[in-house]
Amino acid sequence: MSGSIGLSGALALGAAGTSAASPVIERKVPLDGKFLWGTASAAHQIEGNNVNSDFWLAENVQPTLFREPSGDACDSYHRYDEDAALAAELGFNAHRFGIEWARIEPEPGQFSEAELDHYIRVLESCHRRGLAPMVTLSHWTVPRWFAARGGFENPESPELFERFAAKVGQRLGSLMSAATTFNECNIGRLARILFNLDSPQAQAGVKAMLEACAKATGSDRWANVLFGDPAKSEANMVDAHRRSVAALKAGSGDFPVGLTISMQAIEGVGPDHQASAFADMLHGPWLEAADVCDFVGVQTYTRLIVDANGLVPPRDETEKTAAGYEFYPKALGDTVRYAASRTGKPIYVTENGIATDDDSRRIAYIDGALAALSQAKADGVDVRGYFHWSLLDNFEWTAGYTQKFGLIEVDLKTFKRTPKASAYHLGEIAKKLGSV
Ligand code: IFM
Repeated sequence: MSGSIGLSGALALGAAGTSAASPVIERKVPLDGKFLWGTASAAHQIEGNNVNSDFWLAENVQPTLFREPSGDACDSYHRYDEDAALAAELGFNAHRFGIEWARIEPEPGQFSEAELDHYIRVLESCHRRGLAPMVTLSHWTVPRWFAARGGFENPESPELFERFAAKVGQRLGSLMSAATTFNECNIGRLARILFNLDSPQAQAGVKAMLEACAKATGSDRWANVLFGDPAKSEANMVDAHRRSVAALKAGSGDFPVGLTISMQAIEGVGPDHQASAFADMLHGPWLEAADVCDFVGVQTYTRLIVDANGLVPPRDETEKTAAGYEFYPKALGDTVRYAASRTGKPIYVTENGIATDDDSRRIAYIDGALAALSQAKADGVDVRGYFHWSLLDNFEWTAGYTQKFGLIEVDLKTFKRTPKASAYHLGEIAKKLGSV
């Protein structure tokens, strides 16, 4: 793996640490070989007022498929230091979060030094708190101008994404401990399967919302990664991913770069079950696209059962999470084994969690998932870290604020953070197991 995951105990910053010059970082406490314990988040879901992004527009047009707009979210754009302090106090040694392309490049080719400086401050805050930052380059949201040009359906999109990645690598790279390119690069595939997005009724809703976005921006080819057709965007996304890995590595830092893939345990039942074909359909070209990566980020929430005709919905008596998924924490053992065997790469669990209003089920989920993970590790799978989704109760896309994935409750008016029992539970595990 090129570039060890490093945690800076002391930063030697150029000037005030927020200048346009790349900061100089001394990595005094390398985490080589240490297991990373952290939480995961996404810029759009926690920062608030991401007004220049495609999702903000989709949330606010009529008609929309979003239950409510993201609005102020958790106001983490301003409260990132409080979030990092809480994560560190709880016992974590790493922090996964996204940087927002729509803020950094608000107009094509126009980069905001002030926003880049903002993310330097976020990264510094992590280091100050003893958290190794793992940065997501793109967690679904893109600038409006990019969506208006057809998003990743635009043949020019790989170069446009590469330009953004190069700027980020150059300005922020020296402060990153690890990075990933696309979050859940296969989300378009997953959305079709889990949310039945290909049904005529869903397609009518998607079409109306995307047309409203196009009209609002005067675009004739508005596209969105979650609601769009992967057949039109995936080849460009793979190209963009490959280019962005190289662009990040050419920057000011030396850190491992990965790709995160939504991977659920897939179990075949009955004669002629289609589990293997179903897995291929879900992952598409992305396991192969990890060839340029230093690691694979596995993101697991549940188990999917497949028979000869496809997906079998969970039975009525099966315990389900608030997201409607089967409560099946053991899935994580299966997915890390599968990802490691298919790619031969080290694995980080970059997301795993549960939507629930009953925090005791979150604790049970965490215990079940970690038991499965620890068994996989004992069996030789090279797992290097676990990032729980999520630190905060946050904006869950079309479900708005109704699904609670957080270890910490957030009052959406005062933004007061209140850790739940599960936060202390996982934090204690992280402290106790430390670097195993
Ligand atoms: O909130 C999402 C996240 O943005 C991507 N992975 C799944 C999470 C829970 O649904």
